[in-house]
Amino acid sequence: MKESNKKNTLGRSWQVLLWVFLFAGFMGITVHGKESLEINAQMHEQWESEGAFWAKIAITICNQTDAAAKNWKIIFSLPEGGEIQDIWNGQENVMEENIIITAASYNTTIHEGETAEVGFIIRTAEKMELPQVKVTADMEERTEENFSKGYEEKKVQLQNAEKKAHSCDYDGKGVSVHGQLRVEGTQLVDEQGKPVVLHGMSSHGMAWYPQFTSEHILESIREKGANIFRAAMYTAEDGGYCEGNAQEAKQLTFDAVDRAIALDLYVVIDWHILSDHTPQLHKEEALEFFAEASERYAGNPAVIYEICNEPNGTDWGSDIKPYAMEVIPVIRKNSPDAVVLVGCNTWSQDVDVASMDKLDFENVMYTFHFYAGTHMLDAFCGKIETALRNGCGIFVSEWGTSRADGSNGVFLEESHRWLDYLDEKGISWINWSLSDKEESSAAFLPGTDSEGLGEEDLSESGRFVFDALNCN
Ligand code: DCB
Repeated sequence: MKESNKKNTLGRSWQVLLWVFLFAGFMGITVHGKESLEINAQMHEQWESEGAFWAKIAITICNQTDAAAKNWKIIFSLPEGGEIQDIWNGQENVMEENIIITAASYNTTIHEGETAEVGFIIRTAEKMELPQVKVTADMEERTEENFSKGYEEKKVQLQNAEKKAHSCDYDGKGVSVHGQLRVEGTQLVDEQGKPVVLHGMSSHGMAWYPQFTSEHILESIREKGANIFRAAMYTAEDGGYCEGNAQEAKQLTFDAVDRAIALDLYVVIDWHILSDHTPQLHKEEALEFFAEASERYAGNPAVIYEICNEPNGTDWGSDIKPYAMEVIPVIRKNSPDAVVLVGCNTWSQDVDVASMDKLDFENVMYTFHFYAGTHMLDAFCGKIETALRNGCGIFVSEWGTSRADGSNGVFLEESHRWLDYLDEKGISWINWSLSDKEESSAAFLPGTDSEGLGEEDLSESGRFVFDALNCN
């Protein structure tokens, strides 16, 4: 394609096809001159158990072209009897002897300069030969018109980032002022019965980024106006509580909770299920953990319990609700007044579904999570409204400025819309995350010194969110 041609073309689309040997690092094809679509396939782990061979694989598609890659597919075959056991950020389809991985609902398009990562676990009877992987995508070049629209969007986002969030009922005051919280109707209220809205930050995985929950960091967010902190303790990922790391994960979490309490912050203890899909999978561990946590913090008004972060691919009525009905009494036995947050299906988006079959407990709120680059307010606020109408209090215990995978973007204009909406409804929120991971949702730039934090260490997301923490 000649340069001159490219400029005059109004929206072309074409298909690309890439081949790569799995585990063979990355390769790419050139789409326009120096820019390319690259795929990187890696095997992170391989092990033998239950008489079979297992491998954890991640495939990244990195779009360095100036066209959007849509409807991407990763195609390969497995030896007889081989199957995918678990998959994230994508969906598995089996077609004869081929396995075709297509996008999850939130990453069907890989925009210019963005990446999509899909991961899965393969189980085979014999030690696996390296399969060859084929990737196809429909490339859609922006029209001149589209292109300038994209540019405008970016400009608007930056302007909004500098604009201060509007004032709301939020007062940023901590536990010593508001005391023991409870839920009245659908509203969180304080000890005096006054509506209260909490704003704050979530840790990233406690086992991975504990340094960003230091006293210094927690003090910095409080100075910015935060009155709540969330300690996210993963359960099923590497380093997770249920992955042989219970003692360390718990200790890191309790230490951070103690630091938050000492700083007069409310604090959420989050049982961060994700790749374990259903809270039923590790229910026994959860019961044990919450018995211990609620005993340790018995009667402490600062502590809020979040019993399942983001169930996905499961069911409210048959899985999540019965789990909550077992865990809540365990917490209440030690800490009868504690507010409990309950996640719902589809990464804590289906609050509408949960609200039609509510839990029969006082002081429970249902969590709604969103990522501004994936979940548009207009498309999702209906779920919140249904839940509120059905009498369920909503708590946004996690949201990000990025897409749902924690990276790409940021989407500050949509974030702004969301925060305005939550303020209007008096809904509390906690942003993901306090880390310097190389992903756009992280509040700090990679390499930030957690003890010597300065304004220059804030990422674009960090600047936007820290500004919004205090909306007076
Ligand atoms: C949630 C999870 C949270 C996850 C963020 C961003 O997942 F609660 O654990 O955090 O949202 O994706 C990410 C980190 C990454 C890390 C990854 C796995 O930012 O650094 O590598 O966890 O540990 C969501 C939320 C929404 C949706 C999907 C996911 N959604 N998800 O709507 O489809 O699949 O992780």
